[in-house]
Order: sequence, then structure tokens, then C-alpha cells
Amino acid sequence: MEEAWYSIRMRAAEGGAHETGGRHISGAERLARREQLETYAAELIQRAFSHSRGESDFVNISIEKLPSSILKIPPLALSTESVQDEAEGREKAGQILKQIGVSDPAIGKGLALLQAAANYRGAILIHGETGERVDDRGIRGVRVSRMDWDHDSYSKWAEEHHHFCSSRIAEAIALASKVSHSPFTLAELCWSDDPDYITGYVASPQIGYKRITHLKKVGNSSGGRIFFVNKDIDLDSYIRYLELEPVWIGKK
Ligand code: WAQ
Ligand code: MG
Repeated sequence: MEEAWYSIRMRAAEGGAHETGGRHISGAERLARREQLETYAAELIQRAFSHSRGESDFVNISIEKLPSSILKIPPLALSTESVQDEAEGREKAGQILKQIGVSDPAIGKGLALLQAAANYRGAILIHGETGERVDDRGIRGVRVSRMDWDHDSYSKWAEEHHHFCSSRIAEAIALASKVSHSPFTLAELCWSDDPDYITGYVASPQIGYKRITHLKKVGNSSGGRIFFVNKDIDLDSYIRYLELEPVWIGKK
């Protein structure tokens, strides 16, 4: 019998659980073998309690066994745009999104939403043409889950990209690669909600994972993710893919 894979996820908040109004502190998702679960759970607990956004007093860890066949998709290609400050960075992000085909109103809306977002644990989905929000998840957003790097592929990738080997970057590329793989995604815009991390990115199938060195000021706890979707979107199947479809990132 083939050995099973499990999805293990963590979400942590301060001031109570997310669902009772707690402030989102940290979250993470991994795929693991049965014998790795204890180690991963310990790492995730450690992460929940040592975060720059605050002191968690609610932590939820969930584990689910997955079906045996798991889709494998390649990582987006990485590149970096160096900018002087967040004004230049946001201008640059806007230019890149426009080039991908996102409309001016949708770009404006996306930037404004992220600037004001301080407590989302998931992404905000907006229409790439009208700029209207298309999901109904309120301040929770849509959490992309059940993805991880294939271990051998990650080791190779890390050798080729040794300046970029942090777990933060690895996780962001995994997420962006899964999101971009959907035909309903036009582009993604992200910067962290962690006050000490100011580099963000724009991603799409055509431009890959494009890092932008400043998208906010140090000390600012606003941030999040915007998925710009195209006009053919089937919302239910898109959200089902993002939340539920297990995906490995790596070379086939
Ligand atoms: N699904 C949907 N949205 C998510 C997920 C997820 N699995 N994980 C995080 N988010 C949203 C949520 O609103 C978070 O508050 C926000 O994104 C930021 O998450 O140098 O560190 O983990 O190349 O703080 C990108 C640049 C760093 C890395 C992004 O995001 C680089 C980052 P964080
Ligand atoms: Mg964060």
C-alpha cells in the first residue's frame, strides 16, 4: 500500500479566535508524511508563538489525510525589481499589473485594499476589470491551502537561488505558483502584514514571481494578498481549487 500524505495547517490569533474577532497573527500550510507530523506541528507551534505581529493566545492546528494522487506544478520564475521606497514600489507594481492586463480601477482598488488590510488571514479576490470584490469571505478572505514544495525540487531550486533561500520566500513562491496555475487568475499582488518585512511581489503566469523590494514602510502592519481574477471566473470551482486541491511545487 502506498504511504499517505497529510495536510497540516496552523492559524494563530491574538485576542481570541479569528471567528470571534481575534487579530490574525500567523498562519502556515505544509504537506507531510505521517511520521513528519509531530515535527511539523512543533515547528508550527513555535512559529505561532514567536511572531513580529504580536503574541498569539489562540492557535489552531488541523491535520487531514489527503487522496493519493497529488498534482505537481512548476514554480514560477523569480526576478527582483529594486526600488528606493514604497511610493516607487507601488508605482512599479501598478505598471506591471497594467502590463498583465489588470485595469486602472482594479489596480487602484487592490492597492487601497492592501494598504487598509491589517487583519486578513486569506486573500481578497477582485475582478481584474471592474475592480469589484468577487468573494464573500469578508475579513477572513480565502486561504490557499494544501500546497508544499516537493523536497528534491526545493533542494535543487535552493542551490540555484541561494540568495533567496528563506522559508518566507519558499512559501510565497509555492502559494503564488499554485494561484497562478488556475486559468481564472489574472495576477496576484502581495506584501506581508509583518511590520518588519517590506518586500512584496506581483505574480502571474506570464511575468512569473516578480519581487519588488519596497512596498511599504518598516513598522507598518498592513498587508495581505489580492488575487485579480478574469471575467470567465467560476467562483465556486476557483475557491475549491485554492482551498482544497493538494498541489506539489516542483519539476515533474
Ligand atoms: N492564502 C491566502 N492568503 C494568505 C495565505 C494563504 N495561504 N497566507 C497568507 N495570506 C495573506 C494573509 O492576508 C496574510 O496576512 C498576508 O497574506 C501576508 O502573509 O521576499 O510574508 O505570510 O520574495 O505575512 C512576500 C515576499 C512575503 C517574499 C509575503 O506574507 C520575498 C509574506 P505573510
Ligand atoms: Mg504575516
